[in-house]
Amino acid sequence: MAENRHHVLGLSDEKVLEMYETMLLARRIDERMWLLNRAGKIPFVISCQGQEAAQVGAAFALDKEKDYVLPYYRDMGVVLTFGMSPKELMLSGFAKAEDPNSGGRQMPGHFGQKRNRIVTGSSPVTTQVPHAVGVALAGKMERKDLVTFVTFGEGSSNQGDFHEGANFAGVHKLPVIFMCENNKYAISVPIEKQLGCEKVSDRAIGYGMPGFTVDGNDPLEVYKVVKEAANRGRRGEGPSLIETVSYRLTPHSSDDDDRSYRAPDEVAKAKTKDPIITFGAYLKETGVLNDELEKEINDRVMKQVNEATDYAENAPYAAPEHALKYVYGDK
Ligand SMILES: Cc1ncc(C[n+]2csc(CCOP(=O)(O)OP(=O)(O)O)c2C)c(N)n1
Ligand SMILES: [Mg+2]
Repeated sequence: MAENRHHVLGLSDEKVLEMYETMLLARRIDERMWLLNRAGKIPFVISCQGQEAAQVGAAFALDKEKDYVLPYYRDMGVVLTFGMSPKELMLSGFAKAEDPNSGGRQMPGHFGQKRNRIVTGSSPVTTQVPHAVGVALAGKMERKDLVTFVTFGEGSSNQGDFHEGANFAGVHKLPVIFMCENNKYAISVPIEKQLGCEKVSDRAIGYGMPGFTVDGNDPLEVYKVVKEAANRGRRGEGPSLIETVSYRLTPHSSDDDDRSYRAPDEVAKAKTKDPIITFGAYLKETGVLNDELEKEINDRVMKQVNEATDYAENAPYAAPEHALKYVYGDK
């Protein structure tokens, strides 16, 4: 019998189940956030749906004790893997004082948590890219064993920040993993109207680094390519550019109506490749998952989602004076 793909990659059955559970947790938190938004309880949602495999596959390939992640707004799968809890994510959704990302001051999706090596980002897309390059430069100067992992959308790969950051990392051979989560749209603009080249990864050669395009619906393929990139980075061989191809299964955000720019059939077709379904099917085919275990995992996930929702909904808001903190000096 042929060896299972995850065993070939050195991943145990327990590890791939953990990956699946993390993907499912991200999906269920996201779904709950949409319900809360439509019920008028939380102001805004920007989804990870459709990108969980890329996010979780990549984050599992990194070292949580050493590496820094600079995620973008859809990366719930990355931050959950690095240790942010469902409760903390819900506190951010409800904009409560205890939200570790910003104390409820930022929109959801502006992830940042020092304890878990999640570097805070800003609202202009792609600003996290030069930050990741800077952290990698500092790590190299201090001779630390670390890589930085930065994500962004394919639309964002057209911003100057990406090109400046990638070139600097290429010149100085910095341990940066640039991962573009290509979900085929930048709000209403389809991929065909975004890139002059065929693939985002075609740009790697211009910056002296290897480039790869992989199936973003397959967490194992993403794990493999990110693991290899991390190993190259640790060996001093410089940066890598990885493009994960998937599809944005929701509108851009809770404030967008995607029916105005894409056909419902297109979305329905993409849903047949939903990574939660396809990875679940792989785990069943290989005998790692069965219906009973699937139910047990789903129940455990839903318990966490319910507890996080109740906790965050009942948590206090910050005092109004808090709005003045971190804006002006205290002197
Ligand atoms: C510099 C800048 N320009 C425009 C925006 C508004 N904006 C927010 S998300 C977004 C689309 C980004 O698309 P992409 O990079 O493909 O990421 P996706 O949302 O598809 O994951 C835009 C234009 C912004 N936040 N920052
Ligand atoms: Mg996009």
